[in-house]
Amino acid sequence: ASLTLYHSPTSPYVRKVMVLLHETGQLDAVTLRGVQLSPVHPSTELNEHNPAGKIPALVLPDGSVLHDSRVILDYLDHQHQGTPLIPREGPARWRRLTLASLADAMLDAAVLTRYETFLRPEDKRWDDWVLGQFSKIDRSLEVFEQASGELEKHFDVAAISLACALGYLDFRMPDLNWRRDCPRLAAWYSAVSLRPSLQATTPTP
Ligand code: GSH
Repeated sequence: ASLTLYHSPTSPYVRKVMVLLHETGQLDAVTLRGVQLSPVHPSTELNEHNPAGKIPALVLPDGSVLHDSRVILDYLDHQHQGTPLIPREGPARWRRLTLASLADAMLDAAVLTRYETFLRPEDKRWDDWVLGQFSKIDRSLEVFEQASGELEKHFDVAAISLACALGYLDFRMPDLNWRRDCPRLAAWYSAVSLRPSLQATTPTP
């Protein structure tokens, strides 16, 4: 394989890349390089490729490096012949990218909360800050519940990002019980969860 992907099986951002590789038949193009990291346990090898110290990062054959997940998705979507998973033009492009961005924002809030509640020493935690992150998640879920009809059109960048974000909520915040207030989103998610790309990339503790 000519591309190297810095990878962890539990990273939801890496999962977005893996799902796109599955969906577009490009798994064979990528060699996975496993790393375990957090802001307090960085990987010096990764930092040389991505100064932000985050995964995913994708090393191209010429040695140049792409990050973050959004840029990698865009690049890989230009390397296959099927229907683009990121619409190339028109209103659909901006709408789907904005939905994907909202899914990423919801995921960012969940990951920051995880770091705050799991990594940070207990006496240094800040409850209001965590509550602020949960509010972002709640507002985003509400929008996706309203937009659930739009999601069904195509399993594209918006759907991939949202499925990975919801998968992360189930993985790290099982008590959130987001399905209670989002029945239509829950139905969409349970249907798309059967896709081989999501089945093959489900995180396990
Ligand atoms: N915006 C980035 C993307 O979309 O790729 C976020 C990537 C990210 O936060 N990855 C986490 C990470 O590498 C793993 S889930 N964290 C290490 C750190 O923040 O130092």
